[in-house]
Amino acid sequence: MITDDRLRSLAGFVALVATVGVAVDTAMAADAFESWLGGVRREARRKGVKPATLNAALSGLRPIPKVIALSQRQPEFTLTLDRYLQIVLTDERIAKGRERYKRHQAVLRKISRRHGVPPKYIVALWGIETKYGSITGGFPVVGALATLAYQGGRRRFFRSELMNALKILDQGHITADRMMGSWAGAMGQNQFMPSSFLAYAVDGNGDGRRDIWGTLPDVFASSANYLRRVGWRRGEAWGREVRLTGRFNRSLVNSRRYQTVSARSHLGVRRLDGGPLPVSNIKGRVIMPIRHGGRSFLVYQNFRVIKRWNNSDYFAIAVGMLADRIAAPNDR
Ligand SMILES: [Ca+2]
Repeated sequence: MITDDRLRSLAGFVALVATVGVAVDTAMAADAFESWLGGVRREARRKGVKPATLNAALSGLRPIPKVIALSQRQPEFTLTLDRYLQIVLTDERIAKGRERYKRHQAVLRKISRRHGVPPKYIVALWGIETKYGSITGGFPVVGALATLAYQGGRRRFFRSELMNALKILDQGHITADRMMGSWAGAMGQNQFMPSSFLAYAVDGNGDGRRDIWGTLPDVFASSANYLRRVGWRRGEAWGREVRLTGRFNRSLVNSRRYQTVSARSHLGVRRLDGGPLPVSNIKGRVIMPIRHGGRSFLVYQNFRVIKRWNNSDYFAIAVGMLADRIAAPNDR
């Protein structure tokens, strides 16, 4: 028969074994991560990153459990277009966009002239990505990328982004403690991945650093440069919501070809208020995104450019519509 005392000591023993077991597991996991990090360090050194940069960025680094949890989250049920636009195009986001557009007019105009991208799109991207810099993600980028490069489904991709992040630190644009971003490593006020940063970020205020975390001219110039470099067509808009009449050839919906809007192929495409489209040489195509709720859009080639930023019809429509709510459609 087991006495209460013996039961207690047995329970204590079991608990002790469990605790030691967890501690051993944790220590082993820490060792495994540490030795993996040694490989990262060697690779970065071969790529020319300075030891001081690596010490500052990698010392004491540990995987971030919350990053693992977020990366394993199931994709959400696909929203309808209406619901998505309700969530994204709030009155608050529109009002703040107008206010920011006015407040930063001078610098936006300067950057817009240089890159040929209208200010309202620069502000709209900023508003949709991070609510004008207010929600940039609270994760240290190096820690988040190291976590995803160490364990997870896309290790090669995240390891290469981790190398890019270390290069950015090495170039002195930002310090490791200020290099914050989303759980997946999208950085700063316009949520550039490190590879996009290296390819497209520019110094907007001329201080020699590309700071998309805290320097607005750098944020704006980097977004504008990105759009220009992936093919923004100066002087053209993104598109517009339209109404299709019975004369429109429905087989052209979601066709990949852009055709001159005033051509016969666009017969039956009307403005949302039913009026005729303005006569123009611009090329477009009619799309109805998934779960469109009957809404259709005539999109121009800059729509495709916005999708190079984020390959989603919903996203590109939201950016275009927010831009048009921030400033008149003829501001381009
Ligand atoms: Ca700068």
